[in-house]
Formats: sequence, structure tokens, C-alpha cells
Amino acid sequence: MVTTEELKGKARQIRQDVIEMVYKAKTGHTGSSLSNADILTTLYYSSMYIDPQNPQLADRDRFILSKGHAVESYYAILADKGFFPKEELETFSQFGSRLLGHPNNKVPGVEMNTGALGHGLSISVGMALAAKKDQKSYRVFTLMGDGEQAEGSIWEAAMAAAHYRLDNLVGIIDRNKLQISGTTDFVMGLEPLEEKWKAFGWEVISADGHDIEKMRSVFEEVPRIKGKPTLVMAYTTKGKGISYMENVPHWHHGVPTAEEYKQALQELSGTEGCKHEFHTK
Ligand SMILES: Cc1ncc(C[n+]2csc(CCOP(=O)(O)OP(=O)(O)O)c2C)c(N)n1
Repeated sequence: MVTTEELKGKARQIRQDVIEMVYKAKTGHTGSSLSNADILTTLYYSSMYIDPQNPQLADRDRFILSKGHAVESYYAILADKGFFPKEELETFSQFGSRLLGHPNNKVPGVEMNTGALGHGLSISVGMALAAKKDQKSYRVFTLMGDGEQAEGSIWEAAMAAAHYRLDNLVGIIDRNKLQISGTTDFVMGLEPLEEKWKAFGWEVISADGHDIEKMRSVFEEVPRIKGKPTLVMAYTTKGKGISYMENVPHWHHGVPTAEEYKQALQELSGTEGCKHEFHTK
């Protein structure tokens, strides 16, 4: 079994890949992707049942990146897991590449095209309902943004999930309290967000979304919750891991200068357990 220390090292490597991809492509959602890197690492290296050699395996757990703009860490993980060659990351967001700036299902391992906010949970409800009807035991995970919570369609899906008692569905909110143009409080007040999800009939578990050990135990606990869907409120920091990016709205889709790029990689590689293998020129 993979250790938590190994998972932390993996998350650092994924963050380096994110920086390389954005720097090379000169576009991307850096802060958003660094925000969800630990959540995705925990899911893909510890919690989900998947087979990269057989992306369409009938019993695989499903993952939907509802905050589809934060795709870099997702692609970096899919490549690292072996869904497609790692060198392909160098083509991110370039003309002719299948690694578009938002997930699309031409990429092995991507279940569904996403990017228009507010749709991922509805898709996931459909998948979880299908699993129930087919008497399959796979689980469906969907990662939403907190800014995304302003989309009304999320709340229709939340209501339906509780109605159908979808205990095979796990919603995760990347609660970094920032969205595209400022704080979520400024753009659209969300609180009391946990209470809203509870009122919609969901079990709510709160955790530090960068504490991989904790996130791991949260995802282990979820299958014991029966008769209702679970919402994991993962408290995070946008831009996590790069000092000058943390909590700065500009880095929602900022691109590092050459100096900033160097500093970012230095900060990440200064940390134990990191094996960086992907380099752009
Ligand atoms: C329906 C829709 N409206 C607007 C956008 C533009 N947009 C892209 S990212 C973003 C902010 C998302 O913020 P949040 O959900 O909090 O994600 P994170 O902070 O983790 O990046 C917006 C408004 C979109 N992609 N889809």
C-alpha cells in the first residue's frame, strides 16, 4: 500500500508538472490547479479503483472534474498513472493537441467534457443512478469549485442525489474562497455552505484539503455512510505550494515569468520526496 509520505512526494511532482505545463503553454489555470492537486493525488493514488491500462473498465470508479478549468493537475496525474504518455504533457494547450485547456473525453481517463461550470454534479448524479440501477458497486466522485456553487444547476443535482439516496456519490468542494475575479464572498456569498448541503440531505465532512493523510481517511470513511450522498468540504489555498501565488486572485489563470517559473520550481524541488522528471526547454 502506498504510504502518505509517498503521496506527498507525488503531489509535489504533480505541482512541478503543472508549472512546467503552464509555463510552456503560456496559458493555464495555475492557482486553481495547485489548489486541487492534493485532493486529486489522494483520489488517484489511494482512494479510487481504476485501471490505466483499461480506462473503460466497467467497474471503475468515475471521476468528473466539474471545475474543468483546473485541468493541469488532472492531466499530469492521468499521464503519471499511465493513461497516456507523459511526454504528451508538453503539448498542453497547443494547436492540434488533445490536451485542451478544459477536459475532453478524447483524453484516455477523462470521463466527460467539462468546463462550463455547474454541470459536473448533474453528470455524476446520472452516473451514480446508473450504477444503482445496474447493481454495480462503483463510486462516482466529482470535484467542484466553491465559486461554482453559484450555479443553480448544482442545487437541482444536489436535491436529486438525496432523493435517489445516492450513497455511491461523493461531491467534493475545493473551498479555497477565491474565484475568477476575487473572493467568493465578494462575487456571491455562499455561507453557511456546509449547512446548505446538510439541508439538501447530504452527509457533510469537512477537512483540510491539503492534508493528504486526513483526506485519505475521509475517503475511506465515506463508504460507511449509507442512504445518502456525501459532500467533502475540502478547505484549501488557491496557488498552494508557491509562496507568491498563494491566495492571490491574479494566479487564477496567471502565467509565470521566467523568474517566477524558476522560483516556483526551486520552491517545489526544495522539498524532500520530490522526483521531477518532466522538463521543457
Ligand atoms: C457557466 C460558466 N460561467 C463562467 C465561467 C468562467 N469561469 C471559469 S473559472 C471561474 C471561477 C471558478 O471559481 P471556483 O469555482 O471557485 O474555482 P477555483 O477557484 O478553484 O478555480 C469562472 C467564473 C465558466 N467556466 N462557466
